[in-house]
Amino acid sequence: MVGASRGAAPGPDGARAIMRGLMSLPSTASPPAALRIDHVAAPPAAVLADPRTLAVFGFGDTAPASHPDPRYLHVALPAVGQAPLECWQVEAEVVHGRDDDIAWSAGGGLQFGALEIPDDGDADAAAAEAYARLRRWLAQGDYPHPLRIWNYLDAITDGEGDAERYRRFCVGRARGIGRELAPGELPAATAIGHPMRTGRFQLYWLAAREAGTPLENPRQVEAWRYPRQYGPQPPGFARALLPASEAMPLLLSGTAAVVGHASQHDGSLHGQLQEILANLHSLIATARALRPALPSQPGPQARLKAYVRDAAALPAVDAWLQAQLPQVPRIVLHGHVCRRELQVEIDGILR
Ligand code: 3EB
Repeated sequence: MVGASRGAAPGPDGARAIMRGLMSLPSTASPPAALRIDHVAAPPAAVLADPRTLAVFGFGDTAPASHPDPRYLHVALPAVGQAPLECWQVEAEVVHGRDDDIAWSAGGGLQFGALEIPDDGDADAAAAEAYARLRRWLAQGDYPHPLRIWNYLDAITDGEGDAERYRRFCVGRARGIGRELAPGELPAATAIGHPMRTGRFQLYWLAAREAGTPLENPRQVEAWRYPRQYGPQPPGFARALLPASEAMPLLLSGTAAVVGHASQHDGSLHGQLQEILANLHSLIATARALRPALPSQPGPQARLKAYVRDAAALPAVDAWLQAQLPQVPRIVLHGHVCRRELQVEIDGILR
């Protein structure tokens, strides 16, 4: 605190702070958070050489399985053809490291973090362990607000009824985070199953100094209010999140063909894709009520990622996205959605 608050004369720094306050100048110390996401066909070293690179994701067999730089994360989900790297960049120099098995980087008001927990089949235990670490990590650092979380786990729909691994994951996630996140604090999220066994639960996130605004979709029941038939613990995520900074994109959660709480178009890939597009449009309209500068449709500045259950359907999803949203850069991955009847899910950003 400046000395002035304790009755002493302010020093030069205190005086400058008071002047800034009086003149209502924005502080130059922390410009508003801004995140760029690009799909880049290059080796990881090329994008990691840029000090503004916050994170780089390589997908499937054609990407390196690891890299010494903690900003590189390999996601084992196979892609259509050779997927580009997904690169996150901020407008500041990034610092990075590994602490307590968490790979992290931070800069420009944002933090990336990733961790992996061995998963020998007990999804509840793996998620509880991972989320307990995340909770401790967020509580002790300068970026306490998770805006966006990705969860990748093996065999997501194995097991029957409440023993299904996704439902056990939801139980462990809630236990690990330690308390019911209030609806106003929920991050946007994706939870997807690996089609091949990896033996690990992978969790990564984007966190910020400032909390954002979680958004819900009027076409869908809030996931945290799903009825008991979907498991003992409703999933804790918001349908999208609007970061505090206007320089940030809208962060869209994994979006499937769910209307109300029910899966739609069982057996129809194209029916599900059409429903996903309707869900995305409805979510975008909700966000635009708060931030009218957002575009009404995904365009060249948007980025989308599709997760497709059946490997044979990847080209069809890729072709559908090309036909419907030709301007939007996309990555199409082979991954299992958390309800067996759901063939496809799409997440991304809008700006
Ligand atoms: C759904 O609408 C589809 O458990 O974190 C999408 C995004 C889904 C995130 C999660 C689950 C999650 O219910 C599933």
